[in-house]
Amino acid sequence: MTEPAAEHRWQLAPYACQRRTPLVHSNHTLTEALEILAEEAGFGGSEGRSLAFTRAASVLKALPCRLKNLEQLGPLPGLGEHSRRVIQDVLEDGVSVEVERVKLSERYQTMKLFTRIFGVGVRTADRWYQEGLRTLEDLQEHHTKLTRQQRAGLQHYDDLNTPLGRKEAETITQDMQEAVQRFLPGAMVTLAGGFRRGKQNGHDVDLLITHPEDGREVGLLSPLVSWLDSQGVILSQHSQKNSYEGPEQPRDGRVLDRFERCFCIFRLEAQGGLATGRGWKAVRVDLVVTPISQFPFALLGWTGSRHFERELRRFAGHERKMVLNSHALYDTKQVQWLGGGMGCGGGCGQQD
Ligand code: 8DG
Ligand code: MN
Ligand code: MN
Repeated sequence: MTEPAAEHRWQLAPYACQRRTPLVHSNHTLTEALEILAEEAGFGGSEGRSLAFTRAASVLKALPCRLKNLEQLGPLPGLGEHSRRVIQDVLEDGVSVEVERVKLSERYQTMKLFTRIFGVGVRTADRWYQEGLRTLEDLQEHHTKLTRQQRAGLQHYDDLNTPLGRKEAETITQDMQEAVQRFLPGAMVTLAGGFRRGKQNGHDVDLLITHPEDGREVGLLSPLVSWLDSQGVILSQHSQKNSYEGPEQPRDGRVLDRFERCFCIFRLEAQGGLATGRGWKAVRVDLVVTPISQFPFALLGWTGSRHFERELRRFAGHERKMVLNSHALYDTKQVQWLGGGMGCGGGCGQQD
């Protein structure tokens, strides 16, 4: 097959948030390989390397058709030497020896097993690995100290690692829409996260709660969660108060956002034959309460993907001298506060 002429090289915008990135694309074998290396680098605490592989995967997701050779890519930003080598290997041999080695390694498999426990991050998983722990049974046998969240995560491990369908997510959204009315008539529940990007499956249900009148949402979460608990809906929950104090906060890069939220595990009753065989299953639900004035930014921030959000914020900072977070957009040049107000929609073509 003839190689494409230089002028037929794909021209891609440098930031992921400027590119159309469909969920279903033509280069899954390549992106899966790169994302395993990104994950592995993250497990080792190498955030920079992890990001490099994620960026490379993101570039391939935006290509209009299947990549046949590296020349088609040209000197794209965000495609480093190592990623190019992996792509080359997969294109030539169907697999990358490096990726296959990672997948089979005890370290990668154990880190994956542990970080899939709700409430367990890379650092905890790494510590357990260093202590010689390898299986979920090991955690129990060694009486490993667990937080309340981690205990619940371990208890419901299989359910929480079974992908959740769109139908289930929509049922929960609808149920929550009805539940919030008991405490705040007119409140609105919006399904965000991967499902809002059009995914058919997800690992949790991300729900934003707001009310058309600014400030009415204050104090809603606590009685709502108590009521859900009294109804037997909540198997575990971890709430955080709103700590947003206004315009200067976005400069604080330590946390994603400061909304009042509740990371929950719900008990979802089976409708029409779920595979658990016991009439219910455990489901992860994130509840986030936002004032309507910040809702557009919260919705944009909680829709993801994580890489899209990261790129959008990088674009805002580097290209526009603005600070974007899930609360507002702040113009550092004009020392001007651009919101939260209702003037900003999230209507871009980004899905993954
Ligand atoms: P999935 O659940 O279908 O697997 O994918 P997802 O919906 O894209 O991932 P997610 O982990 O549920 O995160 C959804 C978005 O929420 C993500 O882009 C980042 C955003 N987000 C915040 N704050 C926080 C936070 O405190 N924790 C988490 N996990 N996500 C947050 O804006
Ligand atoms: Mn999600
Ligand atoms: Mn989530």
